[in-house]
Amino acid sequence: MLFAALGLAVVTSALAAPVVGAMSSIGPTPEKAVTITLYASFAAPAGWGRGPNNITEPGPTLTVNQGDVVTFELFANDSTSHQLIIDVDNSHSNNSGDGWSYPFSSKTTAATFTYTANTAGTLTYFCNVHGYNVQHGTFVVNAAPAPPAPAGDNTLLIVGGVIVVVVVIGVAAAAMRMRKKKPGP
Ligand SMILES: [Cu+2]
Repeated sequence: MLFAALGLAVVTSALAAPVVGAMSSIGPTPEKAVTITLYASFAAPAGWGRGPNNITEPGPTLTVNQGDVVTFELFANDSTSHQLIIDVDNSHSNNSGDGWSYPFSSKTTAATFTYTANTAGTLTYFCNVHGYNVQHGTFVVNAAPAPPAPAGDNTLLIVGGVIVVVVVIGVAAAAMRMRKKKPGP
């Protein structure tokens, strides 16, 4: 009976372990604050640039990770009005669900716009004032890694099952032995 009790204790702890593991599991990669400086221009050279002297069309490819909180610091290199669209649906037009800044027109004072990169994939960005064809670029949002599977879940269940079988056989064998030892009539 002592062995049976020990076996049950082991099985109980083995079955309880996955629950504890799930409660203490690590969540998705924590969001990270990212700052991206962008200069916009319609006057030649039109496009986007990381700085006032490297504006190109298409503009620079911007890469972040899913979940990042991206703060854009936006400048208008030609001092005319621009508006940044994060083209989440890759439609090359400003639709519901896309990210958007307020229009900005200062060459010297940054207009800030915060975008949380929830949608992974190869997206685009463009200027809503001058259009995709004149001012656009690629916005890559790397997918967050899948959360790790709870390790050892099945192993613990299998081990628990094996222990149950062993205990049952042990108890049965002990019972049979005791019955055989009984003196005959
Ligand atoms: Cu523009």
